[in-house]
Amino acid sequence: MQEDRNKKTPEDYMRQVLQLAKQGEGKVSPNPMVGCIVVKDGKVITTGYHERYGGFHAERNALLNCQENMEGAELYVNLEPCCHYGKTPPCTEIIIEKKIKKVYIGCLDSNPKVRGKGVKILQEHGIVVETGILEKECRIFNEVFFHYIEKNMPFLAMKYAMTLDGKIACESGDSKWVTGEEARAYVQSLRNYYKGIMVGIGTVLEDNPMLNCRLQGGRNPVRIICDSKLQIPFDSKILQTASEIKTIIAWNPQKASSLRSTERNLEDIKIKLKEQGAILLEVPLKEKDGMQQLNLNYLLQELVKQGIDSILLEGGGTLNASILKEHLVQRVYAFIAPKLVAGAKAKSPIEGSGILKMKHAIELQNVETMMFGKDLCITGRIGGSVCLPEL
Ligand code: AOF
Ligand code: ZN
Repeated sequence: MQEDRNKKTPEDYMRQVLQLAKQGEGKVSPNPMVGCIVVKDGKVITTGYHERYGGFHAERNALLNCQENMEGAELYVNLEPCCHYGKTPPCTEIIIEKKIKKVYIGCLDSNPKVRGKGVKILQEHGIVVETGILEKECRIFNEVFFHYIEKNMPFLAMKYAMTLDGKIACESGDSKWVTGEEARAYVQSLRNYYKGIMVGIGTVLEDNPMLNCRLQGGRNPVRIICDSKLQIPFDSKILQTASEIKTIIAWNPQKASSLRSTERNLEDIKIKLKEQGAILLEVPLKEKDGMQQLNLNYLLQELVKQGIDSILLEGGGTLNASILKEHLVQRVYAFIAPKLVAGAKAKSPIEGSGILKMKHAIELQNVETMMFGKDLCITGRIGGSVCLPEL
């Protein structure tokens, strides 16, 4: 018998499922991106994906979208089908109702309300279930969701652009631009994907950035400024647009009053900032290397309570170093431009005090490289939460 060369493997279908799921990027968080394909007699009879937060899940969208009889069909989905009533009814119910014969799953759902129960319910109804199709890819694909649901902390990605000699600006402070247009366009897509964007006050004072998303059809991330002393200028682009784009200023009263002559002075500043639309978030201090700094762990815990499941950290070097040392970074995007600017005083992406031995360097895992015009981007994970959760 001649083998059908066009016959697709479960992995082929799962790749297609991930492509579908990706269409929900920037629209479904803090939910995962999920896609679904139904195959009968070797033919895809329907597809669907989770389109927006609060909307139907991928499986329900796919199954409701099909006019054909689905009895005996096989269903592919990158995440274990849910079995709970959340904003939508359980996906397991509709899969059972439509008499699907077999379900192929990318990876299990770490949501405690699902967590293996979805698989069990399907099996109890006589449905054959195969899990672990492209499991690692599926975990990385939804790395933000898994980190958020397993650790109850925002997923933090540190992004920086530097020259080939490791500088983020010239000695003069000029930094426009390190990388070319293509790389900067990719950063815009990251801003669309990550729910929040974080910088230190130094970056605001030096660059006066906007920190918005300029991608067509994209959405702006929530801007989080670490400004313990409330130094942000009233005429900065960020404050000028704070009534339109959500802006959180993380500060500390002790630090802020150390800079001001009277209590009244500080009260006036707080009133003015709030009038401009900024949200003030009071953060306690933590001693680090003999210095009092904002407690970044506390800050991230507060942000996750506000639904911020992921943050793109855009520096500068001092904040990057503090966050890295607190073990709060999960991913790095390092853009490297083939340019040299030299200078011992030119800033580098991560400052603070460094690691003393090369053997103790933080090594990235699951490293990937991408080219954007002449610029290279190296991205990888810090810490091992790509591995499977214990059920
Ligand atoms: C699926 N398919 O497409 C998605 C799932 O509040 P709800 O009803 O939207 O439920 C959200 C939870 O459902 C989310 O935390 C995750 O565990 C699961 N997401 N499950 O079967 C989907 N998006
Ligand atoms: Zn569901």
